[in-house]
Amino acid sequence: MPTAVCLGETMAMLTPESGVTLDGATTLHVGIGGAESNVAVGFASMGLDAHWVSRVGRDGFGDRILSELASHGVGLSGVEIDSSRPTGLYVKLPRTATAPASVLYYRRGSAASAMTPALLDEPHVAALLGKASLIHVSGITAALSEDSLAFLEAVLNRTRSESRVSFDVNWRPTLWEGRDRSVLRSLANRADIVLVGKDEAEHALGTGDEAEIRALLPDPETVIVKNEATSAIALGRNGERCEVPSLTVDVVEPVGAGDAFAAGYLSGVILGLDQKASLRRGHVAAACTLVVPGDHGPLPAPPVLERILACTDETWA
Ligand code: KDG
Repeated sequence: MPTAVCLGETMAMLTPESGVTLDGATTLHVGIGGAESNVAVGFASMGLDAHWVSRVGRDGFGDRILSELASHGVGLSGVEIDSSRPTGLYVKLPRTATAPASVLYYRRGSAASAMTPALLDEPHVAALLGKASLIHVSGITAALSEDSLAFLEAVLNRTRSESRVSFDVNWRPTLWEGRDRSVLRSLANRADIVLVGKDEAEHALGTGDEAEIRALLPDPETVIVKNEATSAIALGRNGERCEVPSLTVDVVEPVGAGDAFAAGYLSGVILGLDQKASLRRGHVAAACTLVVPGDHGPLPAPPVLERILACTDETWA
């Protein structure tokens, strides 16, 4: 079973009741949220040996994150527990009649923002990275702190020749206010596989045009450009292009769908599938998450999944 290791911050997620603003809320639902651990959960659900490497505080929120990820079958031997810094928090504010959905972060100085390159030398982490077929990181880590940027650079530098590295740009506008976003382009160019939404690329790279994106990212073996509701396109280094339409579903909540897509697509790549089959897996995983309120939607049973993936181009989407 191939090993996949995802590195990045996961926070406790607090959400008021639907339609209630924070000032009027009397109860908050507690969950967890983290792009890279979402991908790890997706990998585990697809039968891979999935691990998450990070840091959490020695507090109830950190415990909650660990127990929830463990319940999804994600390996946690590479997680450090910090007694002096808290687990990061984020508040997910649902759309109301007068305001769009938004998030508030309480993650400055969090345990995960203190990830440094030294974490990669911890024996459990080094062992995981040493056996990984795929190492997955995202642009969120670059914006957390100078330490975590150095950590991300160290991941991208050390692993290039040893395992495939995937980098999801994961543009988070709030995190980049007052920061130099051009670092995202140089980080992405050090990965083997880059995933980016057209809308994210406009902010992070200055263009949403697929040819221009590929020209700005010449080094990765594959760049996946996601055109949210319509399709995903795999652009190879030598001009190869494969576009697969998205599945049409009634969206309940979009959060986590990008991570589910990444898990589906990347699991296909690790298993040696071609671009079309891998993109289809990404779309199925994303669709399963779009139709549920949380960050993870259960995949169809394996025989059903196989039948969906085996559709002809005419019957797909
Ligand atoms: O992709 C889902 C994530 O956005 C969410 O779980 C929180 O990782 C998160 C972030 O930093 O925004």
